[in-house]
Amino acid sequence: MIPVRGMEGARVAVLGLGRSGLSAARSLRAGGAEVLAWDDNANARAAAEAEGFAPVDLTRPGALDGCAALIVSPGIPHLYPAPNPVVAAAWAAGVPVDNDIGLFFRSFATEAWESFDSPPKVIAVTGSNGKSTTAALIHHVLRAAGRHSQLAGNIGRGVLDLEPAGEGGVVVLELSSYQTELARALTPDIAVLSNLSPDHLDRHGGLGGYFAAKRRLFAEGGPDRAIVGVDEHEGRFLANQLAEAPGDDRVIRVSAGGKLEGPGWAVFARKGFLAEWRKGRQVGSIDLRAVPALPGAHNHQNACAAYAAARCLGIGPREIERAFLSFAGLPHRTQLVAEAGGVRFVNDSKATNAASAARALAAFPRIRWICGGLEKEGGLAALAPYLDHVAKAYVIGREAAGFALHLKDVPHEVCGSMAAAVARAADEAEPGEVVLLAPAAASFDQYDNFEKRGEDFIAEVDAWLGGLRGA
Ligand code: UMA
Ligand code: ADP
Repeated sequence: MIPVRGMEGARVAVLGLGRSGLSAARSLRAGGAEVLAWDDNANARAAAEAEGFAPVDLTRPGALDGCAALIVSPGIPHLYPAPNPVVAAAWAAGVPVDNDIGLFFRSFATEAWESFDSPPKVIAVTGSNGKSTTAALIHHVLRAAGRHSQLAGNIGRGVLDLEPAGEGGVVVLELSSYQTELARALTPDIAVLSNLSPDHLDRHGGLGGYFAAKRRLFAEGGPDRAIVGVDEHEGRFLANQLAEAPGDDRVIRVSAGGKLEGPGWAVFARKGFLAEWRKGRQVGSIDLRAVPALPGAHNHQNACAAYAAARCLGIGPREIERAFLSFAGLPHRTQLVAEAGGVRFVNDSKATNAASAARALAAFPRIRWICGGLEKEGGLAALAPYLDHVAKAYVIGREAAGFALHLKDVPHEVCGSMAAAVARAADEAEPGEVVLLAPAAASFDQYDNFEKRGEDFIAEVDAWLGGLRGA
């Protein structure tokens, strides 16, 4: 755990007591602060109480009196679509609003660093899609290269749960727009923006607000190196803003869309090959087609970003290539779960929006596509270029019939449940095809989260294959 610095004796309110809130409360207490902990949910309050945090109702008038800060969990909308009442009270009372990420950056460096030959580094990864894969891949490459690396953030571990870094240690953080928007300190050594596509629009008041939240990672102090995906206008704009000149190699441009020209530092993937260019010539390359856990152009984009981050820390191309080959991938992201009779079963339950599902569709040429669920903003337009990869769609979700209307002339069948969809898709699949779960929708209409949906897919695939063996 990282004790919070600079808050000794201060009274600090913590709103939201989930993974990030509870770890913030613990770290504040360890740093000598008095914690006023609150969660609107009674079970979360009880869990905090069991750890010795007496709940203080922050929704009551005057509850924030004398507080030095209000720490807010990322899942709590603070401004849009409507201000949270406790956060609004903090604004009115002039109490600074922050989050666990801000506390982390102000507390990470310690006196012990004075005796280190190589100070610890923080690599922070944001973007609309590919954050978890990229962050986990960087972490894996660093560890394979013998570096001490820790991974936390949106990937599921509160950042204040990390251990204080030792000599040469690296922390890899996956940061969502919810997290970058509120943090009052945001000073990674290396910052990565993978890509940008519409998501969480209600929470940020539109695409501009969403991009602005992510851009804060590059603005609040400025990283030593900025790794920027330039396959969208926003990335090109950001890279341009950060660079002093075309050859400024504090900015590394990344693309999975084609060759990047120019005198600067660039890493791009083309036709399955990663290439690193610096000062107008190629200095490294990797055949990504041989890397089993990173199929498809979207994963090649992640590979380029991870490669660039590792290169910034002095790791060589061959060492990175070896590490890529031993990467196991993450569950629920183009995860190969079974293969039978020439048919592959791939779980991409994390494809909760059209942009990420489109990438999964692009990765395979002939697909039995299980899709549907709770529709997201932005619609399904992003899928259009890849619908000719779909042999047939099998639609799940409580509103499956409504979702199916978006599929227009794509052959499809309304299945409703995962069990029905897997059985139909597996029955009809031909050798060489992929049965792919890539819902292009959130899971909450039928499941607690995307992990549960992916686990259900795997269980149904197992059941179907078991039935096949039994027959
Ligand atoms: N709560 C209130 N009042 C409200 C709303 C929520 O008190 O109005 C309370 C809830 O009762 C709950 C707590 O706040 O007890 C939940 O806080 P949270 O939703 O921020 O969840 P945490 O468990 O703290 O998890 C958060 C991230 N969650 C979100 O951003 C929604 C986790 O990302 C992250 O892994 C974790 O911190 C550790 O850093 C998850 C996520 O879904 C994976 N992220 C989104 C995404 O990837 O799309 C952004
Ligand atoms: P995030 O953490 O940003 O949600 P993940 O690595 O968990 O990203 O992947 C989320 C979803 O997006 C998965 O369906 C995955 O297959 C897909 N995906 C992964 N990388 C990319 C990318 N670079 N561009 C678009 N989609 C991607």
